Amino acid sequence: MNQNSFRNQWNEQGFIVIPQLLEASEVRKLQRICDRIFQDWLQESSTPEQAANFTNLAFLTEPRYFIHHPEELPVLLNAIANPKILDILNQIVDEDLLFYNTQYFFNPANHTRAGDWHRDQQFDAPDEDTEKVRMKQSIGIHVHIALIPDSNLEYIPGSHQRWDTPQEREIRKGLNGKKPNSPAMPNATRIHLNSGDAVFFDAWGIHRGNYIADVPRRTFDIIYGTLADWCSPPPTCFLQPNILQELTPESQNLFKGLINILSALNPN
Ligand SMILES: O=C(O)CCC(=O)C(=O)O
Repeated sequence: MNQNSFRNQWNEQGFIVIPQLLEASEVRKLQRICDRIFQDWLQESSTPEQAANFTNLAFLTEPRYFIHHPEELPVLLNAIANPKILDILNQIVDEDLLFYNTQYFFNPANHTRAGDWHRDQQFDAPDEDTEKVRMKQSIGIHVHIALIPDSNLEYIPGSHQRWDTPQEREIRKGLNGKKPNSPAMPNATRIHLNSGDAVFFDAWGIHRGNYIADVPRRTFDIIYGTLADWCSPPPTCFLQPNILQELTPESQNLFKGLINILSALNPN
């Protein structure tokens, strides 16, 4: 697909599916690392049974997960700076993006439910005007990479470019007896990924996940964006000295921007 078609599709829909972003061997390598971190995360939880019913874990690049597996952090960071991903990001937006965070989506142990419809910029926003300002002034992009087939993400095409319709707003905000996880959201589009496929989606558009206990899910999510003070704090692995040394040139370039910002914020 050429640059214009990616850009057009992004502008019109707010999401792009990339079949076979990763080869089978890359998928296996990434899943081995993510599953190992998932198990460590469950074990460190004070309530592992509840944790196993969450929908995802975040901050997979935190240094504590690599104390006994130091060789895996560069592999994960290089996967986040995969040149194919960075090339597509460059094609769809003009701004330089930073790496923000990672998530790993898994099927809950036994609590099946539909997720709530949301725009990511609504979290902790005091009011809708703040949501709108965030939507205008910053960029947030998720890249979901399915490590096994995944049909759990739903997106409202075009909602990243505009505010809610009255019907969408009622559902998203749970107004007038509507539930935020209602199946009646108009124009909901389900995204189907095979192992190794990826979907890039605008975090400011309306979307939700579905969390089904009986259907295995293993999807690695990387979040890229412009600097915003209301987003989660940056991964602390970048506070370690010499973190860049073992990375590819593409990774060094991507993470240098973040490290410069962190150094300015933490001069000591
Ligand atoms: O894929 C999913 O389960 C939903 C992802 C999502 O809502 C998010 O990361 O904001």
